Amino acid sequence: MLRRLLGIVGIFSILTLCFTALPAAPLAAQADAGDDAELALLRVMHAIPDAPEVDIYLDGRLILQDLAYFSISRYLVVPAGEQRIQVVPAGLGVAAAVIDLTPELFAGSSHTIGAIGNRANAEALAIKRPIRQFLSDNAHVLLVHAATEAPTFDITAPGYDQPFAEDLAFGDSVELLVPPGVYRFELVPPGADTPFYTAEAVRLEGGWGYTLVVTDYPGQAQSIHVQSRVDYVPESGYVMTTLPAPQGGRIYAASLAPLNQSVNIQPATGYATVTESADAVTFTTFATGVAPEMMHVQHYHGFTDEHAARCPTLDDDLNGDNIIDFSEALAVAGQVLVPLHADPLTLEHERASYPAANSNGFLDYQVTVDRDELEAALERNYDIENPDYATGLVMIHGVSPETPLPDTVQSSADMSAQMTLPVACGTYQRAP
Ligand SMILES: [Cu+2]
Repeated sequence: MLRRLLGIVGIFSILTLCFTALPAAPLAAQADAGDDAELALLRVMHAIPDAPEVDIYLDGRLILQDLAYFSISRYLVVPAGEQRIQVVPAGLGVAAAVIDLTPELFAGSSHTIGAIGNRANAEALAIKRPIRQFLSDNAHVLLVHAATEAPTFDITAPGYDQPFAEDLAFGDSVELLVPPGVYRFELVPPGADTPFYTAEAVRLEGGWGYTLVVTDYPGQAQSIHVQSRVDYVPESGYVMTTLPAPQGGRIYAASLAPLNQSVNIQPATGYATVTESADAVTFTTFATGVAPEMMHVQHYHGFTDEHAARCPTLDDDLNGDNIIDFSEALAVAGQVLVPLHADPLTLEHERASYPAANSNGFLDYQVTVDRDELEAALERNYDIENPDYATGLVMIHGVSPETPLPDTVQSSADMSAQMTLPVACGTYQRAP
């Protein structure tokens, strides 16, 4: 065991030294996220074929278990800033960490952090991309060269005159927009005609996001392989997973699906969580495709009795204007219980401190409140004892103030119909 561990310490100390950011080539000029964003997306890739399964810790907390070669985790929502990431041979506990990095995770960005190469010569890869809606009729492909056995290549496909990308060396990554279709990608040495590798057919859908990684394929007739993963699906957004619950706590997660797509700029999708620990409750929301550069009203909704809230559908459009307005939504989602702004303990709906989306249409929010105070407020105002978040949901509201809406669209109190129009909704489920 000692020998095995020393071997890992060997590679991973190299990995620590080589840790550098290799930004993917930008698709076009993209505004930097930022503004008030506080959250980032993180996923981890294990692409060292001769290294063991690993566990990943974030700031001392186990976030991913038994990551084997070859795997890419789903995305996790994590706080932005410098975050300590430790890699441990599976099951040994954080004290046995063999890699200890403190990369900066940027607010409003998604980060892919991977280990590539082999035990004798490992390298780290860090790919940063803005969090945004994957708009376009094309497929969004992140292509990574992580195969020690493969030379520098161009990537082509039969029937295409121009390569999709050229001169990709080991450790390089590039973002591509590819028309939807079925592809058998070919890897060709630059300037040559004959591919040295032809991948299995892969179907790429328009508006979806994929990561394709050229990896080693040990023990097989072909020494390399092109691995593909779906990162992003138009109706549900980024492919996400939830951080484990804190010790003794509970976590509820909701995937947000678009509402009122016909009047919003883009379909809005996202992910939201409620984390309950012994003395605190943390709410997070994360959405893309919401109207940029404006504040979005958002709430935890539910009923004051046992009955469970659900997200509205067009069947709940009672006045037949083809729009699910605020009051139609409340009929099935329940009333506003907790406003998700800067001071939720007030339980007051009308505040100027709801989160604003950045210029990419990305919204994030995180707030932690005292659990006893929140429960006391819910009991005082709504007679709710022991709130069960699994019976409630999260809803994000707001389209651009210029959006034309018919007079039949109902709003709340003094807010405009544009401001309260529901754009995304998800019911909370208790995460395992
Ligand atoms: Cu609401």
